Amino acid sequence: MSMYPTDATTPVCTTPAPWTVAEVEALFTQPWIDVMHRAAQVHRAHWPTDEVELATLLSVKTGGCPENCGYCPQAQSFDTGVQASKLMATEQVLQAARAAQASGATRFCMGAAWRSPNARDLEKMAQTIAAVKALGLETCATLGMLDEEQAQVLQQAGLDYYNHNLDTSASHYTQVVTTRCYQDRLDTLAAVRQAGIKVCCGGIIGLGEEQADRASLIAELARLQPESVPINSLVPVPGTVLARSAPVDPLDFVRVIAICRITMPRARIRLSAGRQQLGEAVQALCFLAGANSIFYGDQLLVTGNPEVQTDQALMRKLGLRPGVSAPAAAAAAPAGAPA
Ligand code: SAM
Ligand code: DTB
Ligand code: SF4
Repeated sequence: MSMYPTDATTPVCTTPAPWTVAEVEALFTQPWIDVMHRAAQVHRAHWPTDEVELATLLSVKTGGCPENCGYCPQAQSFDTGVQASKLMATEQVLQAARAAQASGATRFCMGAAWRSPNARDLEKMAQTIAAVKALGLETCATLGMLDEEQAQVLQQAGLDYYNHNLDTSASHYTQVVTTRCYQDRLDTLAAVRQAGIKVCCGGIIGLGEEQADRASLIAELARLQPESVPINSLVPVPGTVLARSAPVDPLDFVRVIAICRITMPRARIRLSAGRQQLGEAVQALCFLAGANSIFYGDQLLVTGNPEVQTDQALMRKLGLRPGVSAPAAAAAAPAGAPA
């Protein structure tokens, strides 16, 4: 592992050295309390700790997806009771975006159950993204695989972020999805970066993965340096392959959040799917561990999310406020650097 400069004459290295899987794994074996303490320090060094970003999701094209992601209620091969629908008209999306903005959301994320958008749908999405952006919201979309040309169309339309998750480790991925591979995900993420769109990339905890898979996922995420990192706890949906997965230990989930904060000091770490199962106390620990964003609104894509009033009450109780500060500039020896 490369060292950071120790004296004033050495040029300051601002790019943290990448985390190895072994270094991330070590954070899984250290005492929970110590990892929490370190994560809270990293959080404090880079962000206002009372701030939470509010991002609202809308499923703009639901169900009937040809991919077979084992966790997903929208895969057409699973009988989950989700009704497939066509792509929403721009005006319908705008109604939801205005309502989200009125409730206090600052980012609006549009999800479509596609393997990859076709040319006509991409053009429609570009129009919708431009219209949402014109409301003064940050825009995010998650539409499946993109090549660089498609990413450029979205960037030109005003897309701020593209969400495309790695979900788990490369080796466990083959147990979860067979209609595409990990490299497809990495290729889309590279196309998104190349087009100048900010990267939103995270994963799911609870897919039957081992601790080593969690460490490998986090090391890969830290290498990609996404601006936003959504961490989902599996929402088990009857009819999906993974509906009967063992539930995630809540304190293990909190540790994952802490390790994401330590390894990605300048990323927005978002508590994503599964907050209904976490409850207030575990969410509070997640905020202490460095989470600083939530999906906000009564629905995720097709499953439920805590009600807006419930989230507002929790934020009041914890002294959190909505906000969109940029992270502090990297310190000469970043608090998040490997020890
Ligand atoms: N089709 C696009 C794709 O897969 O990239 C975008 C939509 S997809 C629903 C976005 C993400 O939602 C997935 O990558 C996964 O991380 C998350 N997700 C889907 N179903 C979930 C579930 N049941 N529990 C937790 N997260 C889930
Ligand atoms: C992400 O990481 N989680 C969100 C968003 N990105 C698109 C989706 C969660 C979906 C949960 C199950 C559902 O409602 O479909
Ligand atoms: Fe389709 Fe995305 Fe669901 Fe996979 S996660 S089945 S790609 S909507």
